[in-house]
Amino acid sequence: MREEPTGERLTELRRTFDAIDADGDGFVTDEEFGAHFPDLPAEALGSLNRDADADGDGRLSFEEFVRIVSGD
Ligand SMILES: [Ca+2]
Ligand SMILES: [Ca+2]
Repeated sequence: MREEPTGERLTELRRTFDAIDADGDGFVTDEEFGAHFPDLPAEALGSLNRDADADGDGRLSFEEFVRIVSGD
């Protein structure tokens, strides 16, 4: 069984997510990711999104973000 991040860790992730989510709509797009990590190559962004975007809507929700940074 995998443990969900809780408490301080989750608060920290929330803060990071909000920082990346420039327009504050609760979802992180490729563009927002690219703007936050300008050194990340477009290919890395693409594969990141394919791997992380569990529901396939083309953007990352906080839950999806938590999943990738938790290394699942
Ligand atoms: Ca956004
Ligand atoms: Ca998604």
